[in-house]
Amino acid sequence: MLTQLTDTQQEIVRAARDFAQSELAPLAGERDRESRFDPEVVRQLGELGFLGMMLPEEYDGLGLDTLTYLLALEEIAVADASTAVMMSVHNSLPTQMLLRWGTAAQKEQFLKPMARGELLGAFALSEPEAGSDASALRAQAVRDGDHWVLNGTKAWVTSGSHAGVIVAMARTDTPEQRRGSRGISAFILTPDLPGLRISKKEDKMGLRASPTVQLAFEDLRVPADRLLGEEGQGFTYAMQSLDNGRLGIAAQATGIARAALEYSLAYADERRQFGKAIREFQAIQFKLADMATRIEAARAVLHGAAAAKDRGESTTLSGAMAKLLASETAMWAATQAVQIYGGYGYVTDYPVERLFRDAKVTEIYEGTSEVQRIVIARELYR
Ligand code: COS
Repeated sequence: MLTQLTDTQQEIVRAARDFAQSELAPLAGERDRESRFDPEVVRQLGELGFLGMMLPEEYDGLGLDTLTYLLALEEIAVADASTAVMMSVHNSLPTQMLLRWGTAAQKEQFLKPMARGELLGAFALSEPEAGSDASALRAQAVRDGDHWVLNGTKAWVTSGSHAGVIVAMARTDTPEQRRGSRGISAFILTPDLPGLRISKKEDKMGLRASPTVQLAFEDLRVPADRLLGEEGQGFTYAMQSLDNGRLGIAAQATGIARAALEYSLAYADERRQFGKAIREFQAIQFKLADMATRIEAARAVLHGAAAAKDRGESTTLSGAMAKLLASETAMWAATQAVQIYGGYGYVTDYPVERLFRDAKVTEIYEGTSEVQRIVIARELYR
């Protein structure tokens, strides 16, 4: 790794790697096959402090900087990308949104249990017909006395079936007076609210141990004090949060790519063809060299973006670049790994086919590669 780590960062990386390799890696394949989410993993992550990594200590967080968080996340992703996405969404989106825009009472109620892993966080922006075009979302919130009443459907909600807190975006403008992206507000939902239903569990290609669900809001009654921040600001909050969420996905993707490289190095060393280990062939060496180089490049851009965030700078551009580069590196590296394994890469006896399936979604969620390119190109003209 090109980045020079502080003592604290080295310590966190060691803790994350030990946990990931001893607790997550041995069961990652089985959980994937069984599409099994394990609440015990959430408990363990909470105990390690990994669900409140960037939260201040007053909220039981570890109070760490972005880079340290991303280093831990990469280690988790090397072992189990399903656990990594849950950790990324929780740390990057709902906790940070509450910290930044929550009232004192909201922070007091939610942040400590979130940091301890007692309440898992989720984020609900997309809808079946509003994906890349996020501001076209249609879920409607109507004020009714000291409540808001929400109707609509949210899609692609990571951890949504097990979340204790969901930050969800809905329209608070009226059908008569649409205000586009300025007509969207953020709400803090909890599963006890009447009218909140899990309407579908997705049967996914990869990240199968991470549940992704659709949520139905059916006259969902939300107390008025669950509005997050200012009315009409929800889209901007979501975009600003995704700028940072994308760093988490980039770390997850870097971890998947690194796993692809590590498995490939080991396999190329032990697999023999034509009388020698396949690592002796330049065709294989070049793949390994390119994988290592691209991973280092993706990580360097990501760490640059993390440093920019910690300096208080916008990560709209650097976060989009980091996410684009890391996710495409993950997909490419996983493809190389399958190729190096040959037929064995195509069957479930070995872990690289899982990496291949897991890598794909990093080019899709929290903004597709095409959306990242749109964001980057727009920033270049600013
Ligand atoms: N930071 C702060 N504000 C932002 C922002 C950002 N990164 N991006 C947009 N905004 C603000 C804009 O400044 C604008 O505010 P004003 O109306 O006050 O000027 C408002 O949000 C609307 O922005 P814009 O016109 O750019 O919105 P678009 O509808 O054109 O959307 C893209 C732009 C495509 C970039 C956006 O919809 C997007 O990121 N889509 C992907 C969504 C996504 O990642 N979904 C995955 C969810 S997790 S499964």
